[in-house]
Amino acid sequence: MNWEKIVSVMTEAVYSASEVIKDGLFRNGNIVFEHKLTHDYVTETDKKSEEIITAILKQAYPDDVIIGEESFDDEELPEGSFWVVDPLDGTTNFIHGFPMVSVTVARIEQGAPVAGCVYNPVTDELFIGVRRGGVYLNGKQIIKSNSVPDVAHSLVATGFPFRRKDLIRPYLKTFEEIFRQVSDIRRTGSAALDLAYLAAGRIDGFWEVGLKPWDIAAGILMIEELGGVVSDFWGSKGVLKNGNIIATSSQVLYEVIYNAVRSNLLPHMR
Ligand code: 2AM
Ligand code: CA
Repeated sequence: MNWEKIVSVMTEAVYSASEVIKDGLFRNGNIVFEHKLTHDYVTETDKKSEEIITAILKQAYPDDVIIGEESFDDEELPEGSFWVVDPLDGTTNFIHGFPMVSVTVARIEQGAPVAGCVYNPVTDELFIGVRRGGVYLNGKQIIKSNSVPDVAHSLVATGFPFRRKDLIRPYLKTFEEIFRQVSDIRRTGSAALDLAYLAAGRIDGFWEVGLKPWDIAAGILMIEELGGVVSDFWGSKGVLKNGNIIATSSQVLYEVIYNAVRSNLLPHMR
């Protein structure tokens, strides 16, 4: 693979798409949205952003399969190599004018991400990673710190189970068990950004139920590339498919989140 080409195409795609996101976010008008599922929304901006990204990827890689959140309607991911695109991660934030959103693109090969980027158009921060090629924030390499933060000083992020509100009680028990042991917990509303922040050392851990491959592929690549720990709720590698993710920068914090998930949430998952 020509990694330089992949990086420059992904960068062009997310930069171009982010123009429509900034237009929408700072327009100060009502954003028109539709319900995809209960509590799951899509706007014209999601669709426009996806068209822009898909056109740029298609022009550079005409034969490749591209899976965009707003156009993919299969249950199963394909085999082999393909791209995943979340044209606007944090649509609920976007609709409310809450400026915490991102655009993300990743390349998957044989079931694992090999390159990915997450762009925050509000702060103009581009996180980009390539397997065995390092992770960069606005062109500057992110170097993993050797010091492991104490669990008690760690900052953890999560997402609420908005699609599975039936899980709120076991989720809150999990939350409580983790909250008692760490410094504090954040909920930003953009999982792609949470994972990029974890790679960059801004947070130390993350967990969420039922995410989609386009939300997490780029972040997983960056975290693994920097030596972090990523698994699903069963401690195995099915996370891209099942979307139940635990990710941390250290093994000790991983154990804390994994144990809390296993004892509280797992018995209620189907
Ligand atoms: P999306 O905006 O691309 O749909 C955070 O919980 C993650 O869940 C986000 O990455 C977001 O991705 C997705 N999500 C979908 N609907 C949501 C909702 N109602 N509230 C919060 N997050 C939602
Ligand atoms: Ca989205």
